[in-house]
Amino acid sequence: MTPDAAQFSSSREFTLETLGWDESLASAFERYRDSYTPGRVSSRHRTTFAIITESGSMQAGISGALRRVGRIPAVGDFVVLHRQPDTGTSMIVDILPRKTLFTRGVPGRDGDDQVVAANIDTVFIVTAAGADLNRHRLERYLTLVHASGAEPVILINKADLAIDPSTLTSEIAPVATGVPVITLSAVTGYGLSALDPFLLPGRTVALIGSSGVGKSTLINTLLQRTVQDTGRVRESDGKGRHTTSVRQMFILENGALVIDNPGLREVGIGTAGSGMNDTFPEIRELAAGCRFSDCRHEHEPGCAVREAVAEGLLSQDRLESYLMLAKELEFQQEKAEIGLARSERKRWKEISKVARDIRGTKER
Ligand SMILES: Nc1nc2c(ncn2[C@@H]2O[C@H](COP(=O)(O)OP(=O)(O)OP(=O)(O)O)[C@@H](O)[C@H]2O)c(=O)[nH]1
Ligand SMILES: [Mg+2]
Ligand SMILES: [Zn+2]
Repeated sequence: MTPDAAQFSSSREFTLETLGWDESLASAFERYRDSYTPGRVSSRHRTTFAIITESGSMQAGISGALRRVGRIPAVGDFVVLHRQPDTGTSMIVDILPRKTLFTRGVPGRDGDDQVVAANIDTVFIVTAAGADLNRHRLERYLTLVHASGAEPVILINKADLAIDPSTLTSEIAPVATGVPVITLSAVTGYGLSALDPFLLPGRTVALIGSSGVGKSTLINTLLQRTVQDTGRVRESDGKGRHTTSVRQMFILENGALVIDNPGLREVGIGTAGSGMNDTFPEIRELAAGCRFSDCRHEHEPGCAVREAVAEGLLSQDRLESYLMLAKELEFQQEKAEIGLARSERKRWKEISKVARDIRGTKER
């Protein structure tokens, strides 16, 4: 039995509400009501998608029309299904509007962001006591999550390995800026109850973080059984290899939805610019006092942000990581614009080819 089938076997019934369905989805689905079924994508395979519906789990392909326009469903998407009575299979014919969309920049690609998951309410940014606890990486994750529209929560796992778990939170406090930080151990269960306010029926939580921090272990602990393989950490450098390779959604006993993700090797912030303000709120506030409204806080005269650093009100470290992310963002945005122009050209080429073909057939 595939994990999907095990997890969502038809012995367990779900209402749309337990899957996270709400008023706005219902009204978007209204025009499909008579002959289609709604469902939610729980995982994505090479050509098919695992879908949870009110009558159990199933596999479905996507319609040629969606594929042609590049609208590919992501895990967490609510989709419109058409049942093919002759084959007994289902086809995804539309994707309902997304409440939130979690993307990340993929290194080496033409500036287009990769969709990670859709309709996420909360993202658990999982890190672990020890080498993974890195402020700059957290700033990247926060930028991505803030831009997605989901609410970030920082989890410091493997508290059992720390000599004094209570100091872990203060280590990252300077970058957490208003974001809850929870110290826990997926193995011993320490601190687990602090997750309860986020694990609510019909609410969707995605776990992201480096490989080996214990995302799948935490999912197994929350599900109270082993559904996900977990990895062995290499003794030499404390780093795990990538154990989870497929993004997948699970339903907890109380009806909360959790998504396990493969570990991210590199956290490209892509074009998630809107997340910067929320990740660096103190810099945004200070910037209001800069002489120039488009101050980049680099060499401009009358820069209130650099003044604050000089006065010791803002750490140099914090400003440097802000400037670095801002640069990266600018670069990604340029790349995305070039990529967009290229794909537009390609699209027009295709359209004019179709037009030529049509003219060709008419003239014959
Ligand atoms: N001591 C300790 N070890 C843990 C804890 N949580 C997870 N581990 C161990 O860390 C290793 C990696 O855990 P996984 O759950 O596979 O990590 P992951 O984040 O899912 O990794 P990827 O799937 O590669 O992204 C395993 O050997 C776990 O047993 C914890 O709270 N304490
Ligand atoms: Mg994993
Ligand atoms: Zn400035």
